[in-house]
Amino acid sequence: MKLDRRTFIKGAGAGTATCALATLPGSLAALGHSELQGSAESVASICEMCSTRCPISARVVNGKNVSILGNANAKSFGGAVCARGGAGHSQLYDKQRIVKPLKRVGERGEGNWQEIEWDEAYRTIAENLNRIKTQHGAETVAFSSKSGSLSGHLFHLAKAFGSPNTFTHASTCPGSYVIAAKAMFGGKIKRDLSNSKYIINFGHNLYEGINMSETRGMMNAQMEKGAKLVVFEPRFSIVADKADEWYAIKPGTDVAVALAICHTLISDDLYDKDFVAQYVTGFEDFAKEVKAYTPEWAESVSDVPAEDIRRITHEYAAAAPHALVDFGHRSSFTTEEFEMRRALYAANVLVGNIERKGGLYFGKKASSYNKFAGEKVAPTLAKPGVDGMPKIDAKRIDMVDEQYAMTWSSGGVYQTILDSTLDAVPYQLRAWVMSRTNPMQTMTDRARIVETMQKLDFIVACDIYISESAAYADIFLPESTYLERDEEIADKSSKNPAYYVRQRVVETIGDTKPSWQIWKELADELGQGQFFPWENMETLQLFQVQRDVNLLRKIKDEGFVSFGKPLMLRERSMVRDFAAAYPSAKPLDEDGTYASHLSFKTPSGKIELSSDKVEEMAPGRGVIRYREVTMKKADELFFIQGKVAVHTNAATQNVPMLANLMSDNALWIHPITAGLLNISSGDKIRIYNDTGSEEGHALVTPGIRPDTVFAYMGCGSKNKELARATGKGVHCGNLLPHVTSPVTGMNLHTTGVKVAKI
Ligand SMILES: Nc1nc2c(c(=O)[nH]1)N[C@H]1C(S)=C(S)[C@@H](COP(=O)(O)OP(=O)(O)OC[C@H]3O[C@@H](n4cnc5c(=O)[nH]c(N)nc54)[C@H](O)[C@@H]3O)O[C@H]1N2
Ligand SMILES: Nc1nc2c(c(=O)[nH]1)N[C@H]1C(S)=C(S)[C@@H](COP(=O)(O)OP(=O)(O)OC[C@H]3O[C@@H](n4cnc5c(=O)[nH]c(N)nc54)[C@H](O)[C@@H]3O)O[C@H]1N2
Ligand code: SF4
Ligand SMILES: [Mo]
Repeated sequence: MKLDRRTFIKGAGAGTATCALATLPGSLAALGHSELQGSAESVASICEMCSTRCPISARVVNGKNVSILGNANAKSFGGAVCARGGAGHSQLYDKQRIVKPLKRVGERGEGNWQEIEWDEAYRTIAENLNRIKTQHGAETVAFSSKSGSLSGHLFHLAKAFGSPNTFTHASTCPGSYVIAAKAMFGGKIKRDLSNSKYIINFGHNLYEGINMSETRGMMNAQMEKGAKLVVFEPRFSIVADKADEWYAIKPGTDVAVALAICHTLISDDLYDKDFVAQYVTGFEDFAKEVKAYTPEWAESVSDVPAEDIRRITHEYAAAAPHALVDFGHRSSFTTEEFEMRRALYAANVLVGNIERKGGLYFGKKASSYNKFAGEKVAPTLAKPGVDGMPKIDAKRIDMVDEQYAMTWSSGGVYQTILDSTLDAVPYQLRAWVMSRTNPMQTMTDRARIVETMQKLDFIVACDIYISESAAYADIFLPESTYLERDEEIADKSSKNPAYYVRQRVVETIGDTKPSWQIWKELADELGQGQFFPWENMETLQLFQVQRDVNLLRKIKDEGFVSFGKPLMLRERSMVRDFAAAYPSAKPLDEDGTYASHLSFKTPSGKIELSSDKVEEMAPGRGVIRYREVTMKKADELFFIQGKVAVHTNAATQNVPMLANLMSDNALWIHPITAGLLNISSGDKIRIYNDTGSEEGHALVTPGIRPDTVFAYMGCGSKNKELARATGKGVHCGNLLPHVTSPVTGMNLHTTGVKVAKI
């Protein structure tokens, strides 16, 4: 049962690294590698230049370079990649990339490293972690990783080791909208942007914060189908630029406008009464609460004109159900995110756009899809379970069970690592194993993270660069880049089931390993090898497909395989086509849909506009309501951030091609404010508050509110190892206080700052 081996060709010559070469120990430059070996034929794989993870098709061209295109089979992604996706080869072949395990010599963060062999790295980590476990308990070691294929293996190691303390990036990014969806719908919900005729967008900047399929979807709606786009955003983002209407909303007040939309839908009798009657519970309480939230009230809170809120709501209702209010992605705008995201969802629920084209819908994974079809249209994947995993009694340091009952426990409240380490709350943390995460830039209060990392007994970082955070590790483990590794088949279902898989495109450059192998080998050294019974990635993939080699080959060959037809349960034409295709499909309802099968995994089985469960967990919050928040002092300016199209978070600032495109972030400031502070474009400025102080330069622009300043995130690295990024621009995390929001446990990425000319 051997799978085809791809042909690997040997080539000569280097990639496109353009900057002066550093000779950092462990770097590609130090190792003196110059060959690029890989497949000359296109290999279907998955991008990891950001965590959107788009399907790609990549090959080595003349042994010199890697060409990365979108996978044409993945239609919704438009068969294309974004600028960062296309620059993957520049990261792969960057001479500053670390390709050898490193050991810290000298003080933490000082930047003195010694190359070591993997054996020594594993031995050192195992000795330290096992010692800490014996002396203080396994729970005093925290494990963190951006969620995705990589986190699964690390968290499996954490469990095998005996620690409950595993964290993803959830509390710094998607946490609120996911938790709000869980509270209202019983789980995550998706948006059908491409079929929408009217899109109301609250700071979801899909034309810079790119997700190829959603970005394409919105482009398609706007350009091909003439959809109207209304954007509420404190600054003139690219999405605002492409909108029909832009309102410079006051930061953190989106919830007021969303509730005023709900108010208008109800008071002007524009809501879908049949939908509410059939699928919604808690409407009466909600309606009572939003009575007070008039557009006039919302204007006083948000600066969005009442008459526009009213008109937009009417237009939206007229386009419904093929219309939606986008619930956003990064959800760390305010401590009242839970209310904000619930209010955004409520504005969808009221127009009854759930499971309708252009509205919101649930992902159709194989198991549920097959039930509707009455036959096995799509294969289901098996998950390897491991017997005898240790029972963990220790409580998590974020106490999710008590405080944040809806925060999914594998994600957790990431920033509690700081409290646990520095204040022994609820107990003393001793060590941190981190992978694919750079909290010094992406969490908040950089100084507190430095303090945390100085205090811990032992730190391991797995990354491809010595990130700002990895710079404080004791042992650095170099992961192979995504172009050099194989991974499990992943589920990419949307309106119908779909799978895709990451496959290596080039042979490993240097002495790096994929993280599934790293954590398995470390488990061996820790004495937990029995919990990693699989031999390699191929064993795992074969297990997933239950040894159906043909299926595995198909997924590998095509890269992205979708099954069946798109299905939305309340969309008559889709249900009709679906039933026609599958003779044993569930019988249709009288109205020709599957509307009666739409149910929700909430305690009531309905959409909970008001929720007893939430009330129990967080008294006073059962009903969605507006709560005033103070995010800055009166004499400060709001400081907000966002993504830029050519960089990913705090990850790509050192990638040569992308660094060449942009290596610095100016602070956007309104002409009136700039005038008062005597600041002109290009001036050197200081940005400061009680948390930190940064130097940067100004971009004076009318594309921002006078009371707000903005910077693209991810710049201003304070780490000398990231030579192309060091000291360039404003380090946002250094200005953000350590705040944890109620209910969701989220970090807050908006604060107040003062600005002065230097
Ligand atoms: N101030 C501020 N902070 C923010 C945000 C903001 O807008 N403002 N946005 C938030 C959001 S939305 C998010 S998602 C988070 C993201 O923050 P993080 O979860 O920290 O993720 P990234 O910054 O994308 O990347 C982290 C690290 O992954 C490494 N990496 C890249 N590829 C690989 C790989 O294949 N293997 C391994 N092992 N490592 C790899 C990179 O080198 C980088 O050091 O930041 C949040 N933080
Ligand atoms: N090019 C690129 N694409 C990416 C990423 C990347 O780093 N680079 N990261 C990926 C990730 S991890 C994520 S989470 C998504 C994030 O995608 P988005 O959710 O779009 O994230 P941001 O750009 O952080 O924030 C969106 C906008 O919110 C605005 N904003 C700030 N505060 C407020 C507020 O209070 N109200 C309103 N209405 N708007 C506000 C900002 O000005 C910004 O333009 O992008 C993904 N795609
Ligand atoms: S959005 Fe761009 S960088 Fe992110 S996975 Fe897709 S192609 Fe890659
Ligand atoms: Mo994110």
